[in-house]
Amino acid sequence: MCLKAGRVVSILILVLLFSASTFAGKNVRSHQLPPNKAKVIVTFDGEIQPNIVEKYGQVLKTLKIINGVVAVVDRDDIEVLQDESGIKDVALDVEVSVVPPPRSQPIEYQVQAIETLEANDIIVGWNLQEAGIAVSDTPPPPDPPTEIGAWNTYSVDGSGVVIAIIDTGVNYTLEDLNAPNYLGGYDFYNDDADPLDDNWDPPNKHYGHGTLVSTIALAQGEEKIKGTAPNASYYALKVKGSDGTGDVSYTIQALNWCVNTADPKPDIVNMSLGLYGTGPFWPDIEPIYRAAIDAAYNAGIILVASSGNNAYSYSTFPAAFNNVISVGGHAENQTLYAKSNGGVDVIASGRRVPSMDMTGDATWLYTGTSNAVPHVAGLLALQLQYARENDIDINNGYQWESVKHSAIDLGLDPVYQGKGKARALESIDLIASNWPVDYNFTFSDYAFVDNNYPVYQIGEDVNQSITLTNITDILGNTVETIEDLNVVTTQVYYSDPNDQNLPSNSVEIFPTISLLEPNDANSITLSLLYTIPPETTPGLVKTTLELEFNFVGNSRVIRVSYNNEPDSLWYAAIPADLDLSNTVSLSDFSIFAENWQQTACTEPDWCGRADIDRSGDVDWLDLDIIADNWLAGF
Ligand SMILES: [Ca+2]
Ligand SMILES: [Ca+2]
Ligand SMILES: [Ca+2]
Ligand SMILES: [Ca+2]
Repeated sequence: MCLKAGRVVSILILVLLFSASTFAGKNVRSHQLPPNKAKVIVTFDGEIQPNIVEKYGQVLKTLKIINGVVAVVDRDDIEVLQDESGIKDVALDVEVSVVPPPRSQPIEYQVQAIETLEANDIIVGWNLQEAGIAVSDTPPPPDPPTEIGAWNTYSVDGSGVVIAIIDTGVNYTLEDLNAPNYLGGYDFYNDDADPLDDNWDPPNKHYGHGTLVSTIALAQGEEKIKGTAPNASYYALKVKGSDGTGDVSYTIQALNWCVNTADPKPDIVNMSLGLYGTGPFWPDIEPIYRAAIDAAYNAGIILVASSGNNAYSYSTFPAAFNNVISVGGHAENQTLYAKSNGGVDVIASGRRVPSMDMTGDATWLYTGTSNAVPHVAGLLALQLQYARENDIDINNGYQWESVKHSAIDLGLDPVYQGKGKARALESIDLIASNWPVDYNFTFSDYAFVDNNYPVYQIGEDVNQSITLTNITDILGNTVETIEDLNVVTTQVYYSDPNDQNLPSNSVEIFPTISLLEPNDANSITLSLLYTIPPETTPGLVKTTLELEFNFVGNSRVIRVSYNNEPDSLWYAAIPADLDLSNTVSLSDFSIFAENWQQTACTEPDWCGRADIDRSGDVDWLDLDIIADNWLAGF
């Protein structure tokens, strides 16, 4: 009887707590609420109006990314709330889990390889060799390492790139995961500023999920193990508790943090988590979750998530959203990891992958698509670093396509392998080769040539053609013709290498595809005609070409900017300034006089530049031009 009384008291306290409508710490978990309460995500048609929701309960969080709030309301009031004017959607929050990764002891060849390492050597797993990143010292049989990976070929390690790990937190105190590469983060599960991983429950296969994932993406290799991008910076965003579960609203909060709070904003988001879009709750929460994903993607972030581990033909969400790369897993022997879900873009090592648990133990191997995702996150970091350091302006759509189009076809079912095995080395090869089109600039009808640069006169026209050649298939993975690339816009900007001659506004030369002239299935020539504005400062000028492509069968627009020197350089000159001294003076007259009455003047010399009107002879008409400009005070 005593026990029973105690229970009644504790239930009473619980009821009192909730009837007071306060939720200490605002970290309420949806499954902990009493049956008459519900945790909901509410979005608004216009501006966020918490007061509408507060009529029915308590607002916990405001989420700018979805123009909404997270709240606890009376379950009976949900339909009334939905009908309030200004309310767009109301969805029940739902709990999502990370899948505990089975772990196994290293198989014999790996034990041998690890044992032959010196005590201070760092593990570079077979998985990094598979991903085209580095030669491994624990290679999978039967092939010995025969190649150099992206780290050495392109001198990249993820420097300057920021990855957000949305997971169970990270043990950022470990030597291979600590500051300065660790930039901080947030614990949305407990609503505090410390995202330390607490997902430790070996009997239930929890070994620190977020720490395992982070290790594969970015472990620094200072003490035990190297990840894919060992010098990338990262945020730990904890959205799951010690048992690996947490509400979808925490993931949306983490995405909101990435877009609206983080400084610097992350470049890449790793989500080794997911849920199936099958329950009765899904139609309500799907558009809200998708809005958060789309907002992050449209903010320029590239998102990567796991396909899931049930051998289904489709991926879990968020991987299944259009704007998230879905990654499945392959095994050591180039077969599919048997439980990997389909509906993927690419696959990466997902079976028996070396990693480090949250206690710092790096002697086990882990299985599941959660482990495949961080290979792609790290690959994207290496790629982005290469682009930035080589002044190549790429966006997240371009990164996505280049990863898919450089993947190696393993000959597996396309539903389960996507485009194949993701490869860092080949994906950077693509970027380095101007993929998806090569190009060359040709100038014509210039005044003369100086130091190999065509010289055009300020106030007159620049004539230029740019031939684009389809190189989408350089790795044999694609068959698009140049028309399929579907150039959406073409823009040209002018600036000199020191940014001194830039016209006051960027100049868009080709706003539509209608001015393109296809040569054949694989090349297009753009003819450019552009008047140099009179206010242009004389000097060397650079043409930058920006192209957007829209791949057929894929609505993703990719944008590439070309500005290779020296073939895009030309010179803007004051008319009649024959010696390019930036004034018209007696020395120009003397060049003119030396060439007086020459005939058969042709490009590029135009009779020592003296045939100023390019008429074929040096005569009084040319003298008029030089005199006019001299008198005009140039
Ligand atoms: Ca360190
Ligand atoms: Ca997707
Ligand atoms: Ca001069
Ligand atoms: Ca002439």
